[in-house]
Amino acid sequence: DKKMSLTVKVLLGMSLGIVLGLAINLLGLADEGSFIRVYVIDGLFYVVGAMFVNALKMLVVPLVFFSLLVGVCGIGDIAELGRVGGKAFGLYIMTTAIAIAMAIALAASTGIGEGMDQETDASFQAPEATPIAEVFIGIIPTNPVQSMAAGDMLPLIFWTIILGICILKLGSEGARVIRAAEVGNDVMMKMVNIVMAVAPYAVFALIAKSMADLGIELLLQLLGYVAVLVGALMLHLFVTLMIVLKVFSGLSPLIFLKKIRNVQVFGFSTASSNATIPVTLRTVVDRMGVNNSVGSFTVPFGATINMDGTAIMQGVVTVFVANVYGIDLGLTGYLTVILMAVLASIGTAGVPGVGLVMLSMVFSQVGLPIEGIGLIIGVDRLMDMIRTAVNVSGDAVVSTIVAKSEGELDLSIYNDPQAGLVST
Ligand code: DAS
Repeated sequence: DKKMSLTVKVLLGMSLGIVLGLAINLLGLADEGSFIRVYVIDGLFYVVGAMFVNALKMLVVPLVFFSLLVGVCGIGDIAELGRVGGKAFGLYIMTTAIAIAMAIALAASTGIGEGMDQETDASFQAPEATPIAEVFIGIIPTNPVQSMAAGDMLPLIFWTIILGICILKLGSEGARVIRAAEVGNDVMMKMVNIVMAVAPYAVFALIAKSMADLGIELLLQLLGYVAVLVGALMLHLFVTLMIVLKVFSGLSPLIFLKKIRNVQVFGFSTASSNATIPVTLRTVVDRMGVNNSVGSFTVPFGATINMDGTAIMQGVVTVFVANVYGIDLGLTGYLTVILMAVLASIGTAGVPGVGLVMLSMVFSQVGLPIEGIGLIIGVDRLMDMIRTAVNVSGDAVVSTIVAKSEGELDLSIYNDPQAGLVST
């Protein structure tokens, strides 16, 4: 019997969440103090959603540790490891730079924000972001256990790669450790399945709450900004990234877009690339045929340094705020924005809201008023959900391209529509 696959259930959960959440919002049933607000939105939906995001995060560190350790030992030679890393880094930076350049061009051509008066809640104080130099220094952990405890991805990836290389140098002595890592990886994949079993209901709760909380009137006020941002995100996802996939791997974009849907729904509902790592990793390995030795590195790596959607938001907001305040950034100003946005995306983890933190770095660099960010905060949760779905799609595109270029992609799996479909 063809039980409904998890993917279909999750999509159903998302659709119901959107419909119910918007209905609650439009009917004004979620007003402060109402039963629905207190017990349903901020009660049941909030608790179920937050517990699920915690469960996803609970998986990330051990899953990345074991799968990357198995991956590094599986790759075998250091040269290939260097090639995989180099290709992934290059592609991640390239796609992010293309994304923000396209976003700035699109936003500048629409002239959004011109003629808008700039009453903002100047109370917006951007939290401090990590200076770039610190980010690169921070890649080497002073205490690997502390990095694991804190869930810092880059030091965790660095440490695990070094550990894997040293295990390889043990030769036959290392075989037992590698076996243990493989068992650990299998255990973690079983744990992912358990968490995924509740996904349809949790995605429903997460999205119903986000939609019920959505400031629809604010969305309408900022329609120009939202339309250009969503347009740029969709253009990047369905055109730019698909052209990059086709050109660099020759693989079918249509098959990719069908198989990547689940990852996008998780990225959308959690607004966290990091929390989506377990889904992105399992999808590229089980459904796209990417060898775990490549995916276990490129997926967590991408969740941290690759944020095309975020860069697009930064490009659009920069143009929007510059127009609102009547500031002419000039070509050098925009080139600085592109450089800063790409650099900022390298150092920040894929968790909700980091796009705004990075934005304050970009603004201070080009002399734009930080409080201008206050103009778009009200709709940022929904924008974050959409741009995270683009971020995780970019992670999967690059993982697929790198695997294909290394001969580490099983085409029979990629071309099999049923591959990796789990029905729970
Ligand atoms: N939510 C971030 C992510 O997980 C993106 C952002 O905040 O812009 O990728």
